[in-house]
Amino acid sequence: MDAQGYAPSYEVATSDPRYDPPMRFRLPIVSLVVVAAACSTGTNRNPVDATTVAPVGTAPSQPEIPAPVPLPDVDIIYAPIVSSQSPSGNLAEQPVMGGGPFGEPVSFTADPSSVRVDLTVINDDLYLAVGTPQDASLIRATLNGDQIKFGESMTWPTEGNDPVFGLNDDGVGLVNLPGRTAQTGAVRFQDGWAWVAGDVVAIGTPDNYSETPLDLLDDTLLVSNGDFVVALTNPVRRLNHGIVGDGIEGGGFAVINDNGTVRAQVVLEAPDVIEGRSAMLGDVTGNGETEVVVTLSNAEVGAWVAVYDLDGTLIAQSTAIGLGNRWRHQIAIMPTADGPVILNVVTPHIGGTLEALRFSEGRLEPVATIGQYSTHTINSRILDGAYIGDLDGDGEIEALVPNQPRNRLVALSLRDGKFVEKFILETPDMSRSESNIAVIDWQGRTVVAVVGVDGVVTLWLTNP
Ligand SMILES: [Ca+2]
Ligand SMILES: [Ca+2]
Repeated sequence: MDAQGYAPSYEVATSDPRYDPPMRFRLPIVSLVVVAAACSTGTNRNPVDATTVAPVGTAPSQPEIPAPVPLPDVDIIYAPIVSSQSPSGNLAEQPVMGGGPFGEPVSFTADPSSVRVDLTVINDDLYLAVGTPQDASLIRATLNGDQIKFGESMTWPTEGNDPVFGLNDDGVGLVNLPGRTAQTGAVRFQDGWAWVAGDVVAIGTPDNYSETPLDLLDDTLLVSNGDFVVALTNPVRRLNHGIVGDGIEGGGFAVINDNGTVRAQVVLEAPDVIEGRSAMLGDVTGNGETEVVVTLSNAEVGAWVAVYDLDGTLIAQSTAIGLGNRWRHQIAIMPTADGPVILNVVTPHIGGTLEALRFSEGRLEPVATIGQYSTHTINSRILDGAYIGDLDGDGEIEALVPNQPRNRLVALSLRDGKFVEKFILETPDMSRSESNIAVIDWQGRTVVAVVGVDGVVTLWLTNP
């Protein structure tokens, strides 16, 4: 098989200090799959239908890229790499840098049960992990001028976990972190990762990690600002709402230091709960210090947004919706010319109002609202259904959010206290997507990707 352009010589981008020096450690063979230079086509249980690929401005291409294959039985040197994952719903790990306006979308068909898509870029190649509740397919794409070529896919079990990308001398693959609990999040953290393994938060690399025992929420998504990890803890059933995957909510959260010690632990008093799967970390007050943002809720007044400092002291809250069974979806802490705001969508299943909250004298006050947007599907565990960043490279940050029917992504900026609609990304055939929104920078262009309820993966790229 043609291995052209596919030699396992993935020199890590040295311009990125996060890659220098690379982490070196060993993984048990069962724990990973890499995209290698071997010739096997692997087990394409859910292959991409390459005939449906419609490259920008060209006839459909034939796949020329080998499928990823299982790694042969050898020890591997492996390093964490940046992906489009943003479990806090905040700015992605690797902010996008630019490009002009977006071109026409490109689509291909994946498994119809796909629910999410995650992206990473190694050298000049884009890797897409398209995940179902059981597994993920890894697809490599190349860009030549305006033409995107997709390779065949390689599928392997993930138990519904968001993919964690890693890199070794043979290429890129998905890493299976030891003991990682299904339905939990893992984040890249310093030279390794932080992940949930049963009743501990593990921090480090697969062969060398600290373990912090905590009473963890079963499906918590960890968040990190690079210095700390925050996990939701103290699972409770006292809120009978169940709109983020199950009826078990967090009764508190813990702030964990990089050495695994617990810096702060907050336990809420009944009847309050944290209604979500993660906290968000960011500077809400504008003083340069990181705060912890969570969505609190109870059956009487519904949801509100609360801000704590890293020592667990409550420093600000919004008003509550005022009615039980009314949720709000925290999506980002967004920098603006007038200081940071917390973006959240009030009742995303009932209308859906995008709201910006600003910290002011111990309160979170609404400064702008606009309807109607739907960043979450009821009962779904997918909470990264929005993206914040300078998507089109014009120097202004946009919030990219689905419209209410979820067949368009709308980019909004916040100017002079008002949300302004800037541009729209429309899915082909106006098909509905309930997935996350994945965004990454690829060869100086911004890539936005979603997967529809029909399994069609759609990518938009900015023009060069
Ligand atoms: Ca602050
Ligand atoms: Ca912009």
